[in-house]
Amino acid sequence: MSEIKACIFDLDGVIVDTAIYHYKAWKRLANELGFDFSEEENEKLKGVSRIKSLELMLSWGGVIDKTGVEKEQLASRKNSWYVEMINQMKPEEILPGAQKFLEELRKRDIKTALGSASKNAKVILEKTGLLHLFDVLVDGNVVSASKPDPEVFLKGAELLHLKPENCVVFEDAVSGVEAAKAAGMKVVGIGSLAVLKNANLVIPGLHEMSLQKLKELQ
Ligand code: B16
Ligand code: MG
Repeated sequence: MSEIKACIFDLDGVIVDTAIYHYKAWKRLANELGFDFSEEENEKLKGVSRIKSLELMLSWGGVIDKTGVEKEQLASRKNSWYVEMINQMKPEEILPGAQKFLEELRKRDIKTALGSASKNAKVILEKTGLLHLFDVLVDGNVVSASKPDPEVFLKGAELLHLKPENCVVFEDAVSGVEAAKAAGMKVVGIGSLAVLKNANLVIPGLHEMSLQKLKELQ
């Protein structure tokens, strides 16, 4: 039994849902390149880094002739449209229960960290008014390996000066659940049990989370 001293949260799909903005920006890029991009395809990009997402999107569109430099340009074009949209985000877009649970943790002196693949994580937390509720931010700017590599969560524990076994991860993506397990942490899956079956506990959203449930994970 290890005492839980910190919670590490994935951002997209756990705290906020920016999938619609990613979808609009990727679709605009795909359309410019002459093909379409579906919501089903967008689903497959959840938790996937920006450049890897671009490569997948190009392969689905049958575009195979882009150089590394061109790919960087395309990814940054998509990102500029995405950033325009997330700059308009408001606190109303915080997913149900997320803010309340973060506040409860801090009242109990349980540390909080963000563990996200996004390079835009800080802007999103600023615009939604949540930045002050995180002790540590680990995002796409500071990690190089994508989930299911455990780097993002191990870095979070390291910055909090805690051991992995004292941390619980909240994740909505299968690759994120695998990353947390590989880090030696407990993991709460956000979504459906059928998909996130390797998590220690699965809930539909943070509105179903409580300090009691957290304690039961110890
Ligand atoms: P950016 P998460 C992920 O966030 C998103 O789910 C994924 O769709 C996106 O491609 C990735 O961040 C990179 O985002 O382009 O903003 O750097 O779920 O890891 O919080
Ligand atoms: Mg996610």
